Amino acid sequence: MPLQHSRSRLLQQKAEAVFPGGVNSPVRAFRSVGGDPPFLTHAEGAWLYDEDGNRYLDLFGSWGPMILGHAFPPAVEAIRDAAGRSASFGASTAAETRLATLVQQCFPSVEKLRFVSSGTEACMSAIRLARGFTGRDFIIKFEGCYHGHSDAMLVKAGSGVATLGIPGSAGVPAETVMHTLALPFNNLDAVRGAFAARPDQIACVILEPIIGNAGTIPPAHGYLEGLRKITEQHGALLIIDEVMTGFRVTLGGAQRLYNIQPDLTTLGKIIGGGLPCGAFGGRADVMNCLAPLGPVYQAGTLSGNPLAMAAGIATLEHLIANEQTIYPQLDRTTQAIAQGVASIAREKEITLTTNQVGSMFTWFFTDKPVTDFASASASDTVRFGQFHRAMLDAGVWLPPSQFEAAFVSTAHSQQDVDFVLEAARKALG
Ligand code: KE4
Repeated sequence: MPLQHSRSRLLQQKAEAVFPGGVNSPVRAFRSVGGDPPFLTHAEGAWLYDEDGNRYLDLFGSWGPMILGHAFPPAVEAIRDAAGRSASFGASTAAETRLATLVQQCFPSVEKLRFVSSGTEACMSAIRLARGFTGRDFIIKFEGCYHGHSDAMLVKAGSGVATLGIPGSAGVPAETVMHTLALPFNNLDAVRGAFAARPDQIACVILEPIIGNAGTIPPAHGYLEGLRKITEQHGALLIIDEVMTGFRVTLGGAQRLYNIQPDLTTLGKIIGGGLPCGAFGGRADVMNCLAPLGPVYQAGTLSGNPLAMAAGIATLEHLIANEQTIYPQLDRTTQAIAQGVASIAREKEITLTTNQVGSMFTWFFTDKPVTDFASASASDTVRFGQFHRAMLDAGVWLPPSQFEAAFVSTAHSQQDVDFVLEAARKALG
């Protein structure tokens, strides 16, 4: 029985009068899954509440940040306290150094870092820094990976770019992306070939170590080690984009899970506990090329914002103090959801490929392995849209795109797992 959305529909009409598509970020528009997006009033723990009084179990977690659930009390308290002392100074505070120290505790490869206000800024700045440090112009990214919406990154990107089926973006001059090489993921020969064709011209390789923006796609065995070796051989920097995987798949992200030492790391989402925050960091000799020490310019009015620092500190302190229980619990809960639904599908002779790493996962409607963007795109995305709508009507909010990852939080209980399985029994017909 479809839920009643009359107030959300009215609000959607008003929103479309002021925002393109009625949204402030394209994937929120539900274009690839259909239906009007419900407008939310509040959320608590694992549950979302909309304007029409409906509630949903949250399996997209604000696209990743809400690993401790919504309205996590220590974060709420920290934000309230910081807000009373002014929302922004545009000057240095001890809180920035405190959060940076917590980040370094989780990511030992980050010898120095700088806070920004989004993952896009983190990746854009890291690319500029890699080019400035090496004096080279070409960069390598991978099809289906999304590193935010800076011009040079909008080549065969994932997330909303893939969701909307647009090859890149209008408004990006060819000259801007002529130095961006987009290669297939999980294919080391393609990377070797690119370096052979452009010796001493490639500044860096940037990748999602576990793709989340084509749906969840883990690296093949030895792939990350291979990238590390090739980049070292050719004097290029390895940038691991952990905006999504950082503090998610382990407290130290994918680089800890796969034991890879990048030259630079980009972070976002969880680092700010749901407030606007990103960071990029790594080798001190590279980071010291940044102004005011070096010639690479990067800046931001709200970088290191006191409220974002407060929320990030509360979040990371809790994750660090409870690491030994949190991550095994997240893995167990996610496994129960991801594999539980897959087995219900099998009972109904529906084949799902389920890719899961830690508390991020994706169901693909295909009977083939999904190992790169091409195989993800070959899955039945129309069927995914039908599944998404049916799950929403059953009270489970999945990310509204096949090319996104679902996320589980510490607030998801065994009862919530049972709720998802019951919803899937209905949604899969
Ligand atoms: P933001 O600028 O959206 O904070 O971060 C960009 C970014 C960079 N790197 C990775 C691996 C990312 O996943 C993202 C942002 N992710 C998308 C969804 N997968 C954000 C959601 C949206 O665009 O509305």
